[in-house]
Amino acid sequence: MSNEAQSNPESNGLSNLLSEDRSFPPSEVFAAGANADAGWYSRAEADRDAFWGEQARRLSWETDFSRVVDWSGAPFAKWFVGGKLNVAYNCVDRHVEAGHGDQVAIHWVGEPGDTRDITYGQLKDEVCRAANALVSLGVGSGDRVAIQLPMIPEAIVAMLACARIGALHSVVFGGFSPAALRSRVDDAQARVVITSDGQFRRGKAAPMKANVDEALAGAESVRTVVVVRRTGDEVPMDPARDVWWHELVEGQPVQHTPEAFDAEHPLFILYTSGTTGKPKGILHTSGGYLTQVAYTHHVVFDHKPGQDVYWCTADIGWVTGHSYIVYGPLANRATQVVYEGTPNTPHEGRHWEIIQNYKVSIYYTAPTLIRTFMKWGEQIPAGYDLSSLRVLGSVGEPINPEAWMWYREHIGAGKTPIVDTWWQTETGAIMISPLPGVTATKPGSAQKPLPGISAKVVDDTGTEVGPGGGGYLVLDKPWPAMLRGIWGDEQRYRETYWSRFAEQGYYFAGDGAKYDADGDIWLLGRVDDVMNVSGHRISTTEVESALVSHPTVAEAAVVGATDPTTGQGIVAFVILRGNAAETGEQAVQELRNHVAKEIGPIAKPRQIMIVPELPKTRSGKIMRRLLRDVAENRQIGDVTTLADSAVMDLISQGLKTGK
Ligand code: 6R9
Repeated sequence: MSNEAQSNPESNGLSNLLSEDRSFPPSEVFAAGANADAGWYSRAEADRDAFWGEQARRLSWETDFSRVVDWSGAPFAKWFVGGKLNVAYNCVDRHVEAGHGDQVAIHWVGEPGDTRDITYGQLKDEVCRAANALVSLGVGSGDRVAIQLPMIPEAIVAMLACARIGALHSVVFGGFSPAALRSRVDDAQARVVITSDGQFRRGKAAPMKANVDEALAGAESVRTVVVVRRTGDEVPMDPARDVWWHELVEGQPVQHTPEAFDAEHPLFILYTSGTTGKPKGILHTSGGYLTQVAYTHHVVFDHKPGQDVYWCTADIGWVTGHSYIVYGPLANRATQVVYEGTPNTPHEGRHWEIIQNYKVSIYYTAPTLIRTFMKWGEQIPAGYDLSSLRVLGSVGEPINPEAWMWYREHIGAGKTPIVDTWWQTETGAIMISPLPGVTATKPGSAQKPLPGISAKVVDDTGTEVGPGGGGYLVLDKPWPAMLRGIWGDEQRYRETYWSRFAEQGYYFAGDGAKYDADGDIWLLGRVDDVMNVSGHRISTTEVESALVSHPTVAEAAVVGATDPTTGQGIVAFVILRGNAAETGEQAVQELRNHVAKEIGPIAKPRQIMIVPELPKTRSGKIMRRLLRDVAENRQIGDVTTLADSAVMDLISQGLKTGK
């Protein structure tokens, strides 16, 4: 079987989600060696409990579980009832005990160019020392520890040390403001905060401890702040509260006996933004979470311990960093790259250079970064040897077919399978994704729920739609890594996720989706981003996809703005590529016509604004709410979660001066 596209390559630049019909079957060689095969779907379907029981055997249990799932307290699940395990033991010690102590766990690459290789044996010692250090601070099972650290090995060590002693970590992204950190510390009543003096971003040392000091002024729950030395910059230390990581941890013994905790013992809280202003503390527990992250990391990335070099480019502050840098890969004895910095420091080929140097074979990143790479140009990756790559992953937002094809052609040499993985902070682990070596992949589709997972696309009444139909994505059966609630707010948990389809008992994901004729699932973006124009449902993603299929467009964001005639009108914000010949009104007309041609006249944007930048959160999601404010001529709302709060000024000024 060939690896080549099943369609006319001339259409590549013009495709969009609605008309996409290319499909790439796996190569026979890949399929023959793949970790999963098509039989997994039917096996899981035939006996879901037996299937998950089998997946749980990937882990080492100190006490066996007596029942796979107890859903009688829905929507609060209990998985692997009666089982006991230690999560950190599963991620570290057992690999050392099995004779892999010398295998590199982490190839760490600092932004300024410093590197550290950490073996599983060394990681075990570090985690034990840190666990003993936390115990010496009085941290015990069930306590909360907030962690705000850059992408340095101590971040991973700190998380595992918490897990080892049964304390919950609450990791707060390094770029979050003092106010954001404070609200999370208060909500979880964290007892200890672990941070660093500073962090390297874009070639400069930026302060971190200073932000933490500002955040914690008067925070009553916090007894101790542990400070990792990273940048070496001078920081004020409060002798009553602050302690250096190296002084606290280095003297600790490397012996620490892991205690086995109940499968449902809480593992971590991770805050995520919801529809209201207050972030939700998503709660995850131990046995089910670790089972599903290990299982999915194994089958979705076809990971082979001892052979692959894996790299997930996420930050530890997001769920992708939790599940696919810390828990999944380490449970599976991966050797992985952890990179501290930004992709264009000191040059735009940094990622490709790292892949070349470490022979990375599995690379997992986000569409927004892929589109940035496209903007920088394909000549940059072409200058490096990327032949070690054998699986490419995407996560975080729908990937438009053009970015998917670019990823495949320019990073994957036209043959590397791409897994587009749909999941959420709430789901804990990957839910919908192709399986490499099994699935014939389609550019822009996450395709099928994984074996053991059940998802449906339903209409307003909760009835499943047929092939070709669109609606809401729901999860109709419990899954091991599902959230166990919102920290301290049971009512909000029930309302946010379980009230929309209460009658059916479905989890409402908040995403729009459709089936294609083959029954494959295409994610269409958040339902709050689905526009209704003259009674037609149009996804912002579909219009964006059509826009970026135009050769002059680098990036696009689309919002539905209130319109007196049509209900909503489509407003697009577009960044042109540097080489675009047409600008201004000419470009706008051309693009409006292009969208009309690609999707249909109903999708023609009412307005297109050419802008220099788009407002993004620090995890790379476009903040459409702010663009909607611009589109509807409103005062621009809260910009505190933007990665760069100056972007909105830039956009407003550009619009005034017509640039
Ligand atoms: C893992 C993560 C979750 C939301 C989710 C959806 C979007 C994530 C996607 C995707 C289409 C994919 N999303 N992966 N949409 N295709 N492969 O990103 O978690 O930060 O909680 O975001 O992201 O809208 O509902 P989180």
